[in-house]
Amino acid sequence: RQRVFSGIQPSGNLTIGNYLGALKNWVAIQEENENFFCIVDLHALTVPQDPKVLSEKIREVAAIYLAVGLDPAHCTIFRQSKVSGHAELAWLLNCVARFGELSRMTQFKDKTVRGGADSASAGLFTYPVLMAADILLYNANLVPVGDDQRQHLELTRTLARRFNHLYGETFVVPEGMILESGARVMGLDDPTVKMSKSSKSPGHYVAILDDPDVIRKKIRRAKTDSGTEVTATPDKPAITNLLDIYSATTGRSVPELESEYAGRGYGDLKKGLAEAIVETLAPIRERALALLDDPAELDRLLDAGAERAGAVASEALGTAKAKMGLG
Ligand code: AQP
Repeated sequence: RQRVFSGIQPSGNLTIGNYLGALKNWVAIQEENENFFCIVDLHALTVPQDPKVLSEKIREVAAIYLAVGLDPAHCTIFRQSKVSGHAELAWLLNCVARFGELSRMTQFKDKTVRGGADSASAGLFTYPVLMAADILLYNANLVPVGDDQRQHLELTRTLARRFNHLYGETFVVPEGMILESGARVMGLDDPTVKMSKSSKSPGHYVAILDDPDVIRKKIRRAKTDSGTEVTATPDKPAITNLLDIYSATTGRSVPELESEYAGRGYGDLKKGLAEAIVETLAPIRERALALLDDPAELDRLLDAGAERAGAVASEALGTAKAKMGLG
């Protein structure tokens, strides 16, 4: 049995990228492991959030966790901000991490491309250190994430090793678990960028809670490439992305889908893909909306999760502090 940790930021509408790259995988492995699935609300503060919207999104993420099939009997589901050890260990690790290595994180560079790094929050810069704290606080061995988190995970491993070297064996050095299929879903309007829930363009993503007709419309309008053949080739990044999403959603291989749509054109591909997505997401949406009708019950579940997580976290934090001379 492995100790698993992962999380999602309540920083917008969760997308099919979050589902295929992360959530689907969490559900698949939950029974054989001990799992901590966190709603990483402190991470969401690294970019501006409307407080009212943020508090709604936190419950929405909790409802989606349950609606996709995470079972509280196997998983501790909780909010990061309710377990103070995350912020505390992040500070300790901030004093172990180096300015240079954080400067090399590509997500920080990507997220500051437009506004510039000078006006970004310091929290955005140290985001990967908070992520390392999340994982190390539970001594997790396994971290199921999408491909975009590969570099942050590597930094987590570096910080764990460095801490152990400086202060003596303390943290488990975690392994990433990145799926072959669905690990990198690209934007529907631009297949050169990762699909992100914080995108301002509504045609960029399919949200897990999108209505079926909205899903059909978004897929119909998705960008395509020149030509007509349905093939996953480097000169067809948009069609490749649609085929990848189709494959990850249905479990059918890309070559199988290519031969099914051979000679049929992009329109047919989009129709088939839209129905496959609707079939997957519609029942999740229904369950999530039903859960959101009872916010008090969701809050109870999150509080119980925070209590369980807090007990594990305070032990690891105490050990780390003592090793650093703060016992
Ligand atoms: N496009 C994607 N394809 C595959 N996996 C993805 N993930 C995110 N986008 C894709 C995976 O979802 C998990 C949660 O991510 P997060 O919310 O913590 O942050 P993120 O990776 O920055 O996700 P977003 O959607 O792009 O959020 P914003 O726009 O708020 O920054 C991770 O496991 C991630 O790999």
